[in-house]
Amino acid sequence: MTPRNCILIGAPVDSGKRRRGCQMGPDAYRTAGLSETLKELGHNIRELGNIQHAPLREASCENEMVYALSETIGWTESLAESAAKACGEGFPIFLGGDHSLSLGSVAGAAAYAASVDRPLFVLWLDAHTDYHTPLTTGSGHLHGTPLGYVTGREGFEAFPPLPAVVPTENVCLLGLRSVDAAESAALQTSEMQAHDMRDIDENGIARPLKAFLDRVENANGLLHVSLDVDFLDPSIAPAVGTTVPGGATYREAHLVMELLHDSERVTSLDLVELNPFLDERGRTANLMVELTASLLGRRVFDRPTRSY
Ligand code: 4U7
Ligand code: MN
Ligand code: MN
Ligand code: MN
Repeated sequence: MTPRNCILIGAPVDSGKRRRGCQMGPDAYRTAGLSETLKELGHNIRELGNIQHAPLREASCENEMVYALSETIGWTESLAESAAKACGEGFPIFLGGDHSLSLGSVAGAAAYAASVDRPLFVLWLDAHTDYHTPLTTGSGHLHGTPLGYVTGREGFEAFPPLPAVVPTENVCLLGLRSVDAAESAALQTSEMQAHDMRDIDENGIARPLKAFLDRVENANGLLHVSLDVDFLDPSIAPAVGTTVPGGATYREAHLVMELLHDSERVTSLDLVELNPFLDERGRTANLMVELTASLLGRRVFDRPTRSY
């Protein structure tokens, strides 16, 4: 296995929704041994500690429901900068933090991809589509908007201008099971490949993922993976504010990570929405670390020598 230069970036973003707790996420991943686990696999690890949001500016939005706009803009600025830099130096892993951190991490990854003249693809592992804009969100929670921002939807005028737009045909979503009417309508008119749990139940999770990975390969693309804890079934991952029943199983989730590893295409990763305040004895944090290990080459057994 080729060792990767992993860059761990703590991003205690908690402004994307009203319920607090994701700010403790980076420390929960450290406590669960993320760095040690990746070292044991033979990777090089650089720890950047926790980053901060950029200085806050006054910002406003027509939709008065929108929560913590200035803070989320500040995070978007600092994360986009960190992501673009880290993508040039190694394999950034963003330890969230709620999903609004991806407004910045994906924008930065897209900027880097444009600078090396390669297309960026995005795999969104989530119960939700996160395709709202500040104008369409009903909850006002900006953790439901990162895909809207990075694909260049209207309504993000208060945010930093996007350095490079991610074309919707480069986005694949897996695990959907909570999509509101406005998002569903917007999704239909986009080119995003959206696979809901019904689709996964019928066809398996490997088939749509392999088809997507083939496209990334053929385009010589970079691939950003955004893993929302609520992609997983709440019975195995209770530590998230937005639990939805019927999520990915333990093996489905590991299989996704194993296929991603084998593709050798993943160039940046978000671990988002972990709320350690809601966890049970660290089991969700531990599972997220295990999944990251699978993505970085840990195998169920040593294939060539062991037999059962
Ligand atoms: B997450 C929601 F209405 N769509 O906009 C909203 F269902 O990052 C949920 O995927 C957003 O957890 C969930 O508030 C954002 C809601
Ligand atoms: Mn979600
Ligand atoms: Mn999400
Ligand atoms: Mn959530």
